[in-house]
Amino acid sequence: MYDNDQNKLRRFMRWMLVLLERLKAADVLLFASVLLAKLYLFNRFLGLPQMKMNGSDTAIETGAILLFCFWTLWLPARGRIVALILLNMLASFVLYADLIYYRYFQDLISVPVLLQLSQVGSLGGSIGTLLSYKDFILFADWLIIVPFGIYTVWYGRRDLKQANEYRKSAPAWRKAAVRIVLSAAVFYIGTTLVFTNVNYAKRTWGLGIFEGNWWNLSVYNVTGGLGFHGYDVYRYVKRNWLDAVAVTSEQSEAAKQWIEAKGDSRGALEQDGLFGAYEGSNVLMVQLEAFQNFMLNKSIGGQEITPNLNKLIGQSAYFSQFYHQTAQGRTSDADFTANCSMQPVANGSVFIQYAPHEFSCMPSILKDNGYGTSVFHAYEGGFWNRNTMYRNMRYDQFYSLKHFALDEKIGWALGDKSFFRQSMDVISEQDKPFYSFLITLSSHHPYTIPASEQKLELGELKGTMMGDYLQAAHYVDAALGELADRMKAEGLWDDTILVLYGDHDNSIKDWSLFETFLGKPLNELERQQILKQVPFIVHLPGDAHAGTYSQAGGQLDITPTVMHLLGISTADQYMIGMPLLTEQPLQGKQVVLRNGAFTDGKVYYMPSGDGIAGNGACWSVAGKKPADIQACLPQAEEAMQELTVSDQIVMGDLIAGFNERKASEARADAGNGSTTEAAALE
Ligand code: GP9
Ligand code: MN
Repeated sequence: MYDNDQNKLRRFMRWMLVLLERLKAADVLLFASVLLAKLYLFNRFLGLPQMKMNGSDTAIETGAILLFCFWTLWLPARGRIVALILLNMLASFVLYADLIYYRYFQDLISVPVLLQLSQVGSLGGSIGTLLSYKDFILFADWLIIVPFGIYTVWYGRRDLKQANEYRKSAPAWRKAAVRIVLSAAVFYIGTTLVFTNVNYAKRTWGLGIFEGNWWNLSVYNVTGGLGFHGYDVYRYVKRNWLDAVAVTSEQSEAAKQWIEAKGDSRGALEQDGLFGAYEGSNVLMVQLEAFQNFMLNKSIGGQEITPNLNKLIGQSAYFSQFYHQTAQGRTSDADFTANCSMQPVANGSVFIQYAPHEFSCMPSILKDNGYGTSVFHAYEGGFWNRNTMYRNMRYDQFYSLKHFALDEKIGWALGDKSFFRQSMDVISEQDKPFYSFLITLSSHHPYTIPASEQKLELGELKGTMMGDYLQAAHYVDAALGELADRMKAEGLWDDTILVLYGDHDNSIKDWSLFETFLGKPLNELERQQILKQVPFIVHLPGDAHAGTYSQAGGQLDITPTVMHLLGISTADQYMIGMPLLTEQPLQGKQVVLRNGAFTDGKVYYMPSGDGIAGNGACWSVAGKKPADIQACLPQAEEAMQELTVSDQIVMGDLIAGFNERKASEARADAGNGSTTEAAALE
């Protein structure tokens, strides 16, 4: 009986194999249809509301499948069938892994994630909640293809030979020619389907997605599931091999000396009276979305735009000539510059491209100094690759959208009032000392705030993007007022350093709107200052050191400033910035912006597009008028050097090497020490 069943099964398998061989490449069509169905289910299971699979998505997925399997047509039937089965298994496994990963991290698996599998380990206890019965359908065909694959490998050759014993076989050259022509045709169709549709998306609704690279899911939305992984591998190879910056050992040595000199300058400031004056304080830092400086202490229709911040400024150290240093990485660049005190890269985002590289960031340093570290941002955790980057920055906990109740929907996600409220519920329970970093979102472009929260009378700005922006900023200011009240109520006001800064400009390109709001025409210097200046506010316990500080500073100076107040030496850390809040304010400190502009508070240099320093424009800050280029040129070289060295360090992962060298020197020193000790004992 048992033998009989086995024979039946074997006969059935043989029938399938012979049929597939006779039907020529029907197996490829079968493979493509099954995989397409899986990709469709995968899209359904992800359940992304704006990313349903439509006609062009189906074309792209089909094209990607053909590119995935066209080469199997080079193989004879048996090899092709086994290869297709293996490809199917690989794709099913990857889609399933993506699905589980997405349910936890709201992102897809990329090569850098695979290289740090420990991140997936943090799924740990929650894995049970991420699985669903219906996922089984992604593997349903395995019930047939796995045994059929095994059969084909073991018995396929013999059975096919038997079945074809009396058939006249075509000459080998003809078979080879058919294979080559067929696979070339499949390759051509695949390429056309993928690239015409992706290129169309790139030119239209998906503009900038591949340059910005801000979220893998946005890429998936264009490329589809298989295409995403193809693109991701290409992106990884390009970044890490094809375009990798080759830093020579001389350059690395020069970079080390350059950045160590920055550390020495910070070390020299440790004699300052404010160094360590707030040792052991908690740090609560808030990064404000698109929050520029020009609207502080300003009114519209008799109403202050930022009444709470204006009040807070009176009780805090407020830096009125403070610049954001971000580039294409926008919010993520602000986060990086403020926490890791290095320049962002000119193209893309460090968070996305260089997350696995080593940096000296605030959370990590504070963690080493006994602080609990957490970061709060009520948006998808995969956006800007935060899940990965925050892990590397050594935050104990990242509270992303899924940790918040969406009880106040504004703009992209949760309103800042509720965001602060829910974050404070966590922070008030935290062990001290803590470092908590909060990133707001409500004032994100395009600044749509519910009517009930639109409290300003905008006059002629009503119905404009600027009007909406001011309403949003006013709402965020109200949220900040509530945050300060809550800190006082929780008894945190007097043992916590509160740091606030804006991340970048508001992307409003129409200068007439700024001129209407400010009631005056703006020259080029004023425009640049408006565009690049964000507020930087440090509130200290007891309202200490309150006042307006007008020396120039930038986001790279934030971490050194906080460390200085806490008395944690950064002399040995690889950072570019300097502490801004010192008893004797630093004079002539240069702030270098990513586009090559710089200012020391006296002059403001604007680079020309051709990269020739002498062709740029130099302005006098006090006089608000153009100055002789000679007043800027001596510092232009230094500014370029800062950008070049920072790029070498960031892209070339030089800090990892510097730290390794430091550790081995320390080991060698310790070794010498113990030999001397041993010698002394003898
Ligand atoms: C979303 C938010 C958006 O998480 O950070 O950032 P932006 O578009 O300003 O870079
Ligand atoms: Mn932003």
